[in-house]
Amino acid sequence: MIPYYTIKSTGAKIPGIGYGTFGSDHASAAEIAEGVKTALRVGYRHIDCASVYGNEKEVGRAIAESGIPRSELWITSKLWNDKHGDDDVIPSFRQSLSDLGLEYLDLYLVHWPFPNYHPPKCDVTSRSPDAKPYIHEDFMRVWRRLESLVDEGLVRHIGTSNVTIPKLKLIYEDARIKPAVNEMELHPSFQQKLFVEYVKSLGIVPIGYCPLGSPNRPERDKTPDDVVDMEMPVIKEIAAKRNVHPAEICLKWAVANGHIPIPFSLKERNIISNLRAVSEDPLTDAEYQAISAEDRGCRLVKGQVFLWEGAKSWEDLWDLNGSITK
Ligand code: SBI
Repeated sequence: MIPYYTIKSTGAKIPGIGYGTFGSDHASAAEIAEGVKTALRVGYRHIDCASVYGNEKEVGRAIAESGIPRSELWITSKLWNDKHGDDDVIPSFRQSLSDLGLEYLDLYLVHWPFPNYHPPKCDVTSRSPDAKPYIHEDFMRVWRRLESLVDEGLVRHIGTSNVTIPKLKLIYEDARIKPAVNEMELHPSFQQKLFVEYVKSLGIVPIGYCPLGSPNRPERDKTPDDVVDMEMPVIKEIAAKRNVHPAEICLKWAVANGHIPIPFSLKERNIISNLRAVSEDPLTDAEYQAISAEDRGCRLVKGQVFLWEGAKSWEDLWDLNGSITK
């Protein structure tokens, strides 16, 4: 019943919903591991991990204890920003692989397209003197190492995350092994339509983070103008008509939009209803169109903490004028 997408280059099937494991400041590694156990027990087969989430050991134990055959699982991890150095990429990957207790990953992503480090819980106004804008040559050095992991059979697919159309264009042109997926922020109030179309036109599968509008995202990522997706009238009306929670409508919209949502929840009830939402009772075309017409261009994860000295605003991270900030 869960939708699956086929990866163009390998024919592999990726489950059309993933369980997100970023607990932010709110959930401990042990709690996330419980969430993973519940998710696997109720039918999820795709877990979205990252070294920076600080819980891969616990998540790995939960995966092992599930007893589910490895071939039925899709496990993603990501390289964090402070591990882009020539001698850091492979060891960091190996650490994730060993923490997760696996022999290969289905997908390894470059979490952000620059090496910009920030201390945990730092203020949004802080700027690291070492932070840089995107430098394509540097990114490709990282990418070459990811390609070598595919060559060695340690990773089945590689992908991008938090890039933009101009960045992806350059990466796609120069990659020997093309990105199989692109992870990006996607929810009803932030639809990135042109970008999603571009990603799909390259045969890349879009994965959408913050699919429910991420009400528990870190405080530093909140601003007063942010739209709350689950309170958008169009979402509430469709939810009321169908007698379901607005979260389910956000997830059904993701399915209708052709991208993979990776919702996070710790409550069994919500973990199950999120899975059901993508597995049954799809939106009608009219409902999908009604939501698609309500894009608010509201980016939630602005990434201010990754800005370099001299950058004007967080918008510089996202190439809003259509070209790359040099
Ligand atoms: C972190 F653990 C630290 C910073 C940070 O910034 C942006 C949002 C993010 C991320 O990159 N992926 C997430 O799930 N959250 C994050 C995570």
